[in-house]
Amino acid sequence: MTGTPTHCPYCALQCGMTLDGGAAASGVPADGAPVRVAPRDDVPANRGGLCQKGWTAAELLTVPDRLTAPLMRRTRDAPLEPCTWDDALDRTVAGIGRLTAAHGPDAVAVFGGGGLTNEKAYQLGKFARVALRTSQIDYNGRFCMSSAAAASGRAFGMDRGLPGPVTDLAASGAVLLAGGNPAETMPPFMRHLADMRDGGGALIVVDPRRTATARQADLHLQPAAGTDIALANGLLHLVLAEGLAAEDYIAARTSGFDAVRTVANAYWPDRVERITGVPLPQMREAVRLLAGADRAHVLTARGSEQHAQGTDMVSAFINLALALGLPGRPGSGYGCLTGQGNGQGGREHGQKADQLPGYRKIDDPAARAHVAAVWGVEPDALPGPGRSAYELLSALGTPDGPKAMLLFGSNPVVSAPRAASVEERLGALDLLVVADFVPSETARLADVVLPTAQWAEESGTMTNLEGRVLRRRRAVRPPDGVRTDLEIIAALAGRLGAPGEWSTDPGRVFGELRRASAGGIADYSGITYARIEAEGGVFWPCPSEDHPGTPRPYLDRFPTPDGRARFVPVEHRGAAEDVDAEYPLYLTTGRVLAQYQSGAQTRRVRALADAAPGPFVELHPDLAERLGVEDGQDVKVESRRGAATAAARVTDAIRRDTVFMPFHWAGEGRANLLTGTALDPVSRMPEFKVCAVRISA
Ligand SMILES: Nc1nc2c(c(=O)[nH]1)N[C@H]1C(S)=C(S)[C@@H](COP(=O)(O)OP(=O)(O)OC[C@H]3O[C@@H](n4cnc5c(=O)[nH]c(N)nc54)[C@H](O)[C@@H]3O)O[C@H]1N2
Ligand SMILES: Nc1nc2c(c(=O)[nH]1)N[C@H]1C(S)=C(S)[C@@H](COP(=O)(O)OP(=O)(O)OC[C@H]3O[C@@H](n4cnc5c(=O)[nH]c(N)nc54)[C@H](O)[C@@H]3O)O[C@H]1N2
Ligand code: SF4
Ligand SMILES: [Mo]
Repeated sequence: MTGTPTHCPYCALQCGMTLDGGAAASGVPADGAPVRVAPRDDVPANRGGLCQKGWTAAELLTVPDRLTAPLMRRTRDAPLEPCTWDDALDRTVAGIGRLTAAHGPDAVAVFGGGGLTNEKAYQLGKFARVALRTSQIDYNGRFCMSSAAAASGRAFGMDRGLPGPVTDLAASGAVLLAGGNPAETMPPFMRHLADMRDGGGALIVVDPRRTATARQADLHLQPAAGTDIALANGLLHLVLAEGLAAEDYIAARTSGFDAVRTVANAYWPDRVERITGVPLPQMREAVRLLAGADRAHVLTARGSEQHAQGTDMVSAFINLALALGLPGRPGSGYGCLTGQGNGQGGREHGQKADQLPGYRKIDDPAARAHVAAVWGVEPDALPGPGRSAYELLSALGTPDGPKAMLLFGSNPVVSAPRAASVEERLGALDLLVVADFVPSETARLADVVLPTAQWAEESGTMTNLEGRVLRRRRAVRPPDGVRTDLEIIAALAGRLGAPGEWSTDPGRVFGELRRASAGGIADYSGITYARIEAEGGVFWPCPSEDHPGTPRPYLDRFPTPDGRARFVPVEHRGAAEDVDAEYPLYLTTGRVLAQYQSGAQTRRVRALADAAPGPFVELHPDLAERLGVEDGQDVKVESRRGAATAAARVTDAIRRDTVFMPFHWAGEGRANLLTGTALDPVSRMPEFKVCAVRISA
C-alpha cells in the first residue's frame, strides 16, 4: 500500500482509500500531479471496493470554482467580492456583537453538518454554547438520523447505527431492509449482503420502488409510502399468530411486550393488505424467512425514518426485531444505516440542539456540570436546549428568531423541506456566514463566505455506520488562502474573547472531546489516534485506554435503567398529508448513485455530472399514459408548497399511485420545492418521504 491511508469524503460506509500523488503538494495541481485514489483492502466496510463517487473524489480538490479567498458583500445588494481574512472575521464578529447586544445571545444561530469530523462537530457545539452562549444550534443530521436515533434511544437506551461489525451481516440468515437502497447509496455494502445470500441467507427489501437493491432481493415488499407501521405491525401480528415469538428472550431481556401484543392483534392481514398494498403471501414469506433463521437482522434507512411518524416507524421495526429475539444476540439485531460520512459521530458530540458531548442531554444537571468543568465555565453559563433544524431555519429573521446564522457543512437551500421558504428566511437574516469549500447555493446567499480546507487536506476522526471511530488523514496541503474549520472557529472564538482553549490541532481537540465524553453514553475517553491506527478503528463506547471498545454493545444487557430493551406500542396514522382529488399522487424522494445530497460537491465532478446530469421524476407507465406523458419529456410536479419541473422517467419499477424524485439538484428541479414541513413529534424529523402532488405535461 502506498500513499496516505484515509477514508472517502462522502457517506457513512467510510470506505477506506489511499491518496497518492502529492504528499506535500497542494491538491491544486501546481506540480501537475493530481491526487490519485485507490481503494484499501484492509478496511472491512469496503474490502477493496469503492463506488463511482469514491473513485472520483479527488476531483473535488481541484474543482474550477473552489473557494480560495474569503468573500464579502459590502451591502445587502452588493455582489460577493474577495476580501482579507481579517475583514471577513471582523465583519462577522462585529455583526454578532451588534445583534447580541440588541437581542441577546439567541440572536445568533449555528447550523452544522453530519459530514464534519468529530473534532469539528465537538468544537462547533462548544463554540455555540461557550463563545456565543446561544441555545440556537442544530444540524442537518436532524434531517437524516434523528428518527432512528430517537427510536433506538427509547428501545435500547442508546443509539448506534449497526448492532455490530458490518461483516456480521455475511453470517446472517435473513436481513429485512426497510426503506434503504444501498445498491445506490452505499454500493460496496452490497457485498456483505451478497456474501450472506451466498451462504444461504435471504434478503427482504421493503420499498415502494423496485430499486437496484430490491432487484437483488429474495423478496420485495412494495408498500405505499408512509405505511411502514402498518406493515411492521402486520408482520408482528403474523409472528404472534403463528407462535414464532421468542418467548424466553422476551421474558428475560425486554419490557413492555403486553401493550405491543395488544396493538399487533389489531393488525390482521387483510387490514394490513388494504393499508399497504402488500399481499398476505409475501408477508407470510417475510415472517417465515426471518423467524426461520438462526441469525437475522432488521435494518432501516431513510425510507422508513423520514416521516412525520418516523420515530414510531422505527419503533415498529424494532418491536418486530425484539419479538423475534434478535437485538443483543451475537450476529443478529436491529440496526440503522447511518447516512453522512460522520452521521454517527456528528450526533454524539454536541451540535444537536438538545445535546452535550458524549450523547449527554443538555437539560441534565449532572451532564451540564461535567461538560462545563471540561470547558472551564460555570454550568449556569451554558444555555438550554434550542430549536430543531427545521424549526430553527423557519424562525430565521422572524421577530423572535435568530438574526444571524453561521453555517458549517450543509446546503439547506437545496436540502431543507419547503426549500423556497427556507431560502426566504435565509434572505431575511441580518448576517449569514457560510464556511464551505465550494460556492454552494446557500453560500451564494451569504454576507460572508469563509473558504475551508476539505477532507484530504485535514485530519481528524469520523465514526462510521458500525460505530467504529476512524482516522481521516491529511494527504495534501490545502490551497493558499483557505483555513480549516478548526482554524476558523478558533479565530472567531479569539475575537469574541471566549474563555477556555480553542486549539486548531485536531489531536488536541480530540483529547478534550475524550474528556468531555467520559462517562457519557458515547464514551470516547479510551480512544486515541494511535489506537485507531493500530487497531483499524475503535468501536465506542470505550471508557478507558485498556478497554477493547464495544463492537457489539447489547450482548449482556441494554443500557437502559433496568438493563432490558423496551417495546413501544405504535399505531399507523398515515402520512401528515394524504392524497386527495386535487393532489392525487404520493411523491417520495431520495437518492441516485452518482450524486451526493444537495449535489454541492458531486455536481462539480465531471464523471458524476455526466452520469446523473439533472432532475427527473419516476412514474409508472399506466400513470404516464393517463397523463399523456412520454419518457424524457419535462413535466410539472405541483404540491401545496410549490411547483418543480423535471424530466419524466417512465418505469414500471414504481407503484402506480406514487412518483419519485431525487433531491440532488438546485433551481426549478428541486424536489424540496414540493416537500412538506410536518415534523415527527419526538425526533423533529421532517416528512421528506411522502407528500401529495399532481403532475401535468
Ligand atoms: N449516492 C448517494 N449515496 C448516499 C447519499 C447520497 O446523497 N447519494 N447520501 C447519504 C446519506 S446522508 C444518507 S441519509 C443515505 C440514505 O440512504 P437510503 O436510505 O438508502 O436512501 P434514500 O434514497 O433516501 O431512501 C431509500 C429508499 O426509501 C424508499 N422509500 C421512500 N418512501 C418510503 C416509505 O414510506 N417506506 C419505505 N419502506 N421506503 C420508502 C425510496 O424509494 C428509496 O429507494 O445515503 C448516503 N449515501
Ligand atoms: N427531499 C429530500 N430532502 C432531503 C433528504 C431526502 O431524502 N429527501 N435527505 C436529507 C438528508 S438524509 C440529509 S443528510 C440532508 C443533507 O443535505 P445537506 O445538509 O445540504 O448536505 P450536503 O449536500 O452534503 O451539504 C454539505 C455542504 O457542506 C460542504 N461541506 C462538506 N464538508 C464540509 C466540511 O467539513 N466543512 C465545511 N465547512 N463544509 C463542508 C459541502 O461542500 C456542501 O456545500 O438532506 C436532507 N434532505
Ligand atoms: S460507498 Fe460511500 S464511502 Fe464508499 S466510496 Fe461510495 S460514497 Fe464513498
Ligand atoms: Mo442523510
